[in-house]
Amino acid sequence: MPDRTPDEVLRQTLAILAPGTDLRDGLERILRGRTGALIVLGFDRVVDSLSTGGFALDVEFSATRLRELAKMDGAIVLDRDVSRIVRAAVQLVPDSSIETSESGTRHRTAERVAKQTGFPVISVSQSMRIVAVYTGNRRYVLEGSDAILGRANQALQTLERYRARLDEVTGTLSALEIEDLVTVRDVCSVVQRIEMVSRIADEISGYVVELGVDGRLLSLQLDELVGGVGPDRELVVRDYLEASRYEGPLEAVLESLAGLHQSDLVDLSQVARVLGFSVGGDSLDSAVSPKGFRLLNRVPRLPGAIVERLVDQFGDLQKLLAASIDDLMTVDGVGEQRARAVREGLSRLAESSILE
Ligand code: 3AT
Ligand code: 3AT
Ligand code: MN
Repeated sequence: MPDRTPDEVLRQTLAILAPGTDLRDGLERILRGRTGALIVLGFDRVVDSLSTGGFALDVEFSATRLRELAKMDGAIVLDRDVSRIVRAAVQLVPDSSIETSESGTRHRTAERVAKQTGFPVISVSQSMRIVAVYTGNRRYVLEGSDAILGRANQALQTLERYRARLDEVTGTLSALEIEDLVTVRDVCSVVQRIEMVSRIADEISGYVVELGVDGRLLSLQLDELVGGVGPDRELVVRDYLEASRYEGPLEAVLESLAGLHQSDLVDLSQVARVLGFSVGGDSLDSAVSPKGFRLLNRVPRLPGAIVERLVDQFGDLQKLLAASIDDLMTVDGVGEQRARAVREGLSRLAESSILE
């Protein structure tokens, strides 16, 4: 399975196995029945070549069938989208030179088959009563929803604090932008806080995937707490990229930000460095001016294409704030009504973000 990072592969596999799915139901039945299982999630020539014995089935997948077949020795092979049971009671003979850190023939086989075929492999341990998933080089032990929810709720509390702090620094940035008093430090604080919120939100979406039907409430809470953060990340960066000495595509900056190590993210000068600002001395206190993308996006009912043209024509936020209705109407696609909307929208933003 190319083009997907190990994280993505694991996450997709956890979605297939999440509470509420037939596969999870089948695994729970196997656990309750106190038998074990070895299940390959995919069938191709490689899997075929590792299989001996057993029998071909090719029947529709169901949780009860999985549980019955697991009573026999050997492995069960499903197709990739878990819609059919392809084989049962198969003995798998993977390449024995593939490293495995497991003990026990079932778990050693699971790890090797996952590495050799690229398909996820599930082992249900009869002796330890746990379900483990092997994807590539990873082993992930499934947990009950209660345990996951406990961690998810802790993360949610952290997210709530981070979000409150983000809203604070964002409000400050808006006020400073209106007054043209922004420093590199203010920009970096917002970018830093957006990144922190995104990271914890990403962790929580992992829990949402893993929880399946048990994660519905969590998913709603998450959506509410991260609303609007995604677009802001790009808008802030675009507002200041020209002011910094960064040369290169926007995507590359966003990627470097996402790649910043946790210990560097807390350091504003590291964030400044990624954004292309010069660092050292008191450079964090140097003045910068925004293009105006972020504030224009807060003007209601203003299409993205018009925002682009406005910034293009006026050059920066201060000039936009100084523009008259007539000035604004010189922009392609801006009639009198829209010009008024922009004027009023910006004035309202200016009034509501007066510095304390
Ligand atoms: P029983 O009649 O149930 O004892 P079986 O042929 O059904 O034998 P199982 O598949 O139930 O065998 O395996 C039972 C145990 O035998 C599991 C494992 O600890 C051991 N075993 C099976 N194959 C191997 C092997 N290739 N190498 C080491 N141990 C093996
Ligand atoms: P438990 O934690 O005891 O479930 P284990 O790793 O100790 O797993 P065992 O050697 O006890 O594994 O074997 C248990 C069963 O696992 C026996 C057989 O049904 C299945 N199994 C083990 N190796 C293979 C294999 N190579 N192919 C298919 N099934 C296997
Ligand atoms: Mn055993």
